[in-house]
Amino acid sequence: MGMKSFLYFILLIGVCSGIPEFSTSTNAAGIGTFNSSAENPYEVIGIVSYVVDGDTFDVNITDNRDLRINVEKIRVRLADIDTPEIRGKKASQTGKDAANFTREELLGNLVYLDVDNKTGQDRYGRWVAVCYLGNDNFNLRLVDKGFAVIDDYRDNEFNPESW
Ligand SMILES: [Ca+2]
Ligand SMILES: [Ca+2]
Ligand SMILES: [Ca+2]
Repeated sequence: MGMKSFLYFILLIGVCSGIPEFSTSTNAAGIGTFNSSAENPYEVIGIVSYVVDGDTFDVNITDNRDLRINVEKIRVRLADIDTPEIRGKKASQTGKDAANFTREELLGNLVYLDVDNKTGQDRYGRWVAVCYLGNDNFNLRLVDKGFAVIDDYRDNEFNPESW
């Protein structure tokens, strides 16, 4: 399936399932023409294909205006927040709950990513970003739900105080 037919396929799913984010955000005029601005800061649009844990997941890119990214799939690390570990010695129930929440909310869904313009990737090669579901800041949602804490890194473009 080509990229274009894939997009129409996704659009069809969105319309059929009646999810507002799909029907409002993937209108034909929006795809491929979106610009980064104060109201529309996204560099990447894509479908979440795999959730690693509460703050880390993979995105299959459907639209990209970030010239630094030249692959079809990226791993994303949500900016300026931290969810507890789910593996190893520091594993906790909250970490698992956070991972389940992110999986339920994001897996298979279209997300808008404001990718960090300053540093971009962290030391693990993950793209640091704020993730939007429709107009909803998902980084902030994780904090509001008690699944994550703010951890404001100064090497990125984001300031959680403005969320
Ligand atoms: Ca973490
Ligand atoms: Ca950005
Ligand atoms: Ca920051």
